[in-house]
Amino acid sequence: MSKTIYILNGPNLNLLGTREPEIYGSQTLTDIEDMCREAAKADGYDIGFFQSNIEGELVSLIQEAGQKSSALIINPAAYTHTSVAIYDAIKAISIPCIEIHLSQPAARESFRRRSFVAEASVGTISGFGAKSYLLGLQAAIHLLEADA
Ligand code: CA2
Repeated sequence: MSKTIYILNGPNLNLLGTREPEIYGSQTLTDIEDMCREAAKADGYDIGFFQSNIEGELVSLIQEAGQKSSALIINPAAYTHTSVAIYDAIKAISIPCIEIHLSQPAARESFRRRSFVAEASVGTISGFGAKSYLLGLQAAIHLLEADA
């Protein structure tokens, strides 16, 4: 089994820590990446950490995750609520997917209540700010170790 876990981030998450800290917190995406890398390393895993504002690039990264990693953690950002392409890409890989969000979409605007990605994921972690990433990582490792 590959000891690599992919963590993918969708549109606008490159702006983290610069705007709307009341919703998304004050940590940058690089801070979150460093935190995840350190936590994964403690459990003997490597991280592939990527962000894209482009739907098709995320589809390609999901396909790559299916080839190169054992689990996928994804914060699809706004594509959560719109993207059949991302849903199809996740369904086409045979590794488990965990959906994560910084905020709690269900407590926000009604258009955020629909998640296409949830329908292709083992589970969803949302509302814990940057901690959602660490909880997602724990969930992924738990799944992989339970399977081993
Ligand atoms: O809470 C989350 O993690 C979201 O995936 C964030 C998305 C939103 O569309 C989802 O409904 C929930 C938005 C990401 C925008 O990121 C920004 C970061 C800093 C400043 C502005 C936007």
